[in-house]
Amino acid sequence: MKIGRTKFSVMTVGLCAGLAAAGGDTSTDQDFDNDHGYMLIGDPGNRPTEGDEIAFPLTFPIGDVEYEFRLAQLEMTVGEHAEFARAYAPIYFKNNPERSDAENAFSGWSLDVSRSRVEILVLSENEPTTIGWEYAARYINWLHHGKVSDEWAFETGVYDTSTFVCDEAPCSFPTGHPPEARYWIPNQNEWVKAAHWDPEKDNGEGGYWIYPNRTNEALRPGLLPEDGGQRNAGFDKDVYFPLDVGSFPNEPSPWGVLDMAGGEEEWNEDLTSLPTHTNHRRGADGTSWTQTVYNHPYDRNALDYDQWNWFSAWPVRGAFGVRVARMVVDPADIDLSGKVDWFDVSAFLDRFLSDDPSVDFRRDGVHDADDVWVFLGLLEAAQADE
Ligand SMILES: [Ca+2]
Ligand SMILES: [Ca+2]
Ligand SMILES: [Ca+2]
Repeated sequence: MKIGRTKFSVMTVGLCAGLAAAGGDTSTDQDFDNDHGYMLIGDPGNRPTEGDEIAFPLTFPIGDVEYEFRLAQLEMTVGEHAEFARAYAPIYFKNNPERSDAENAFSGWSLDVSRSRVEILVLSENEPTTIGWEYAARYINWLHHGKVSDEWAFETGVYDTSTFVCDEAPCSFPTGHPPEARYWIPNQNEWVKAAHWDPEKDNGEGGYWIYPNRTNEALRPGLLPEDGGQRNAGFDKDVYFPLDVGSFPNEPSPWGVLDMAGGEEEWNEDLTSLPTHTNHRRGADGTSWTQTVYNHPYDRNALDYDQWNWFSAWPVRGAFGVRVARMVVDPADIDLSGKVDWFDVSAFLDRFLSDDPSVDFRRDGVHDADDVWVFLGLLEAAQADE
């Protein structure tokens, strides 16, 4: 407790100094509401797709979302994955005593995670990473809990990982996230809306673009952006793919989200298994850097994964990329003032001391040091890049 209080004071002083120096958000994105890289997806209550509006031959409606939310502009990177892997590895190997190396569901294809070290196997830590859904879910829990390093912070919160193992159907796999989730894996409708729905299309009536860069023309793979490339995909031996996330800044979705074509296929939250299955399956959207089809000259009926595309995979076997969704307000802005500052620290202390359930950040019915640690972590995230 003593250590916690000392860190709390240091953080508070640091927070005030940081905020004083920041002097407002100097985001590089002038057209989009970008909070720490999480783009605001507005226009709540948009209509779903009609007919084959975003893909041939898709005929069922998707893409309607009733509320505002945020979605990361960029895919999870290898560097972010490595940070998570270093934090979670001690717990992973404690719970998997027979293993000396982590399975691909945890390490993905870009890391080697052993008992002694986490090694990055690719050229750049800013490449998009691959990870199994169940470990992406633990990453989300960890973000939700302000990157606290205790086991509960990874295994509870948004997705209860104890439900992932099921010997007999029917199983109780998570079908969504709780309303208090600060971060989550986007569901199919959220992903499709962020990629394709444009409220300004058709003279403000709103509509869906076929491709996730606000066009109805296929995106060109296999080239660097300066050579006319439009998505992070290719096998050309002169160019190394995948490039870093965000390498194609001129191909944003209507909301400023990047790399929804190319990079990695991205997990979504939707449960796709049948009620009789004891292994849950999850959906994934978008195309990966290995998919190099270029639908040019454009043919509406051609196989083209950069139109809306969907996969379903078993989270333990499949390792796809992921893009994080976040609540609209900053998770540390607990007085909802629109900024994170001393008043949030003050409000936290007031509520904490009066046992207000809104600051029971671990949601265990007890106000104790765990909640302080989570709040400090959320403050630290709010300070990053200010
Ligand atoms: Ca992608
Ligand atoms: Ca505030
Ligand atoms: Ca608590």
